[in-house]
Amino acid sequence: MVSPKTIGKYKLGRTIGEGAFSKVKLAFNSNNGEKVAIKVIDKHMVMKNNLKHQVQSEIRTMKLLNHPNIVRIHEVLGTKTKIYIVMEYVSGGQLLDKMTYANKLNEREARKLFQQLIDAVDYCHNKGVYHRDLKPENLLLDSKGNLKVSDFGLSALKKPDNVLNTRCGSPCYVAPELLVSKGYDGAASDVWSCGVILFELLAGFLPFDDPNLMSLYHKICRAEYICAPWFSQSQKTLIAKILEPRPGKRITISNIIEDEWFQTDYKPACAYEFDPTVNMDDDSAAFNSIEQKTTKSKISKSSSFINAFELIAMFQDLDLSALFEEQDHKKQTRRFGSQHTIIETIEKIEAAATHARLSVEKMNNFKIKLHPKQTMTRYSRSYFDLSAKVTEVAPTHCVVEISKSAGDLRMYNEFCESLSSLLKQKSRVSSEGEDLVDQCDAGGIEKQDAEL
Ligand code: ISQ
Repeated sequence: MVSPKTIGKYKLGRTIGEGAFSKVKLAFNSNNGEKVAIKVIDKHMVMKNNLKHQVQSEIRTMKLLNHPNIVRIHEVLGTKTKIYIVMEYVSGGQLLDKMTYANKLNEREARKLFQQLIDAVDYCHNKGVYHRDLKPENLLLDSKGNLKVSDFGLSALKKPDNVLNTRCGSPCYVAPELLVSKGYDGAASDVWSCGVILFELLAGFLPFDDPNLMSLYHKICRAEYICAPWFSQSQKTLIAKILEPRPGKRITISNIIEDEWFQTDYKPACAYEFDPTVNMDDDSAAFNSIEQKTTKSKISKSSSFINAFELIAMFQDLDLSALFEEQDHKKQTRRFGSQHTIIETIEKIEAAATHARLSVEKMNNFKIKLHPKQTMTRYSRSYFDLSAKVTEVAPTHCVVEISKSAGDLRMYNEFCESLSSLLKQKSRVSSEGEDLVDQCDAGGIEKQDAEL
């Protein structure tokens, strides 16, 4: 008998899902017998399609998502050729199977699933994450019949021609603006897909369907659909607001949540997000409950801060650059803890840059690129790639990641050491950073202390 393939502590079983560059396998944790779902991604395909950075950043994003209606990632493992994303196993199958079996759902059931879908989408949109491929195949049901969205944030793993890659070989769930132009608003297009799903849950058939692809495009672009005779007025009104072809005029997630029909029997996810007894799949209850209880007692619920687990995730198994070590051996990253506000932290980075004779280019509120000052020729610039990323953990706690993928190691070390020293100092930075340069020179450098 052939023994099952093993990845770390996981024994791989049968395939339970398939995507463009990936397969999902059922697996067993040999330490505790727990079932998990493992997405196996072919690294060569990712590299060949230039998706390395996108996949890295999307996996990082996915790991930060912690919502009862989103499939949770446990850990990420890598071998030379494969990336393994270990996720909670959701035992109730795809919503699609339920739809096939039941045809249409009763109003209560359809509304509950739609509310859970909107909660998950709202949570992700608030974190700047868009799904871009919402359809019943990506909607799973746990053992209690609650909805879990899979693949949130993994848009890189979808084929570029994915618009045509749906179950009926047509763009049934895709927003019109995606069919006609390249640029689109991720939030509005996810809203459209939720509308198609709501229609299908209530009707048992799709709003837009046509064997002829051109006719189908026309129907979608003009939002030509016919409601089922059993649709109530309030259902029709909400669906019409969602299936609005002009993305700018389409209802937003917040307005959907305020809708009267939506509000009926609505239990927002946040009300039970930290209750370990509710809405968890049997197989992953222990994992989630420990995490969620601890999160509740210690961490602010504000969505602008990452929680302790999210932070641990960043440093533990989530050194995603290691997954690509072969191709990325030149990149160096150092991390520092900062017990300052994000603004003060950025000021300290700027001061350290001044000290190391680097000029600062702010990419956004938390990402900074640094370039050598004197030798700012086009040539030297392109060969010096140093960036600083600041993550706010709490009002006066940040994590700074300094990455160098090219350039002079001496300059990088000088900058890191200035920064390490400045981050240890309590005083506020002057806007020019001169005070800090002086303090830094006077105080000397104590290596590593602030480094994580
Ligand atoms: C989790 N459980 C079962 C099936 C799955 C498919 C895709 C992603 C996660 C999953």
